Amino acid sequence: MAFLSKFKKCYSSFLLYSFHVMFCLLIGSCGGDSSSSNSGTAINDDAVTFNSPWPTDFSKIFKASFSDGEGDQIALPVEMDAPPYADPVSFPSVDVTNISLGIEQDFLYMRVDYAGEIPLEEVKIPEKGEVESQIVKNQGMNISLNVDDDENTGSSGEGVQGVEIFFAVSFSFGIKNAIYANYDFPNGDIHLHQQQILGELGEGGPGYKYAIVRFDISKLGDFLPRGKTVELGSWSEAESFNEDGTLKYHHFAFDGFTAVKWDIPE
Ligand SMILES: [Ca+2]
Ligand SMILES: [Ca+2]
Repeated sequence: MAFLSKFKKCYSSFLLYSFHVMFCLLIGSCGGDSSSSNSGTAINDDAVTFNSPWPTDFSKIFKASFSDGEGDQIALPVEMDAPPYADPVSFPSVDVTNISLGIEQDFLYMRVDYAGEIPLEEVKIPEKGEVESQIVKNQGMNISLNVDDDENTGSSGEGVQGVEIFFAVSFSFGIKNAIYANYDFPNGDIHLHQQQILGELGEGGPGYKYAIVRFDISKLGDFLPRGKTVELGSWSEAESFNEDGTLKYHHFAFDGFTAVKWDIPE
């Protein structure tokens, strides 16, 4: 019950948060004070390419691993822009099964495993029973961290309060990959991040059931305190559209995550 109460409490902020994540995808840029440039060679990614070579053995890096159930998508309430269906439509690429994290030198490495392949192009959902015809165009997930043990500082996310920073992995199918972190929310509003960095997609992504990304964390300071144990929340979602391009369900598909403690490596 406590969880339910907490979950309900953060509906409003969560809605704003999620909207922001997807809004970033739609407009193709997340604003902020990023000093990074878009040097990716792929399809207009909101991501960067760092000069440092990628590790050859990720098993030495991913020292933290957090599993999530498979086939555990949930139906959010209609007031959260979710479909009014009795059961959620299965969309396996939004169903996170594991999150792995590790730090090596200046980089935070993050691997996300999904129950299904991330689509290479838009996914047409045919009309069937109560499910209406629609097109799924993008999906996004994040990890959100309360790094100062204070739920009253920062902003809020699903199942985690007091978020100072979130790291996001989002895909607009066939159009754009967005790897970024937004942080510093002095007004408690997740929209009003004061700072942002872009990350790099190393492996996986569209066409695969996983993605490995990294972020240069060397300038994050107290927003990612090395050696500290912090609370980590996460969720994953996909958005659907009508044939005419208008938004149908912001939360067409949704997979939540129970917050955990993460010991950030030194
Ligand atoms: Ca899951
Ligand atoms: Ca906080």
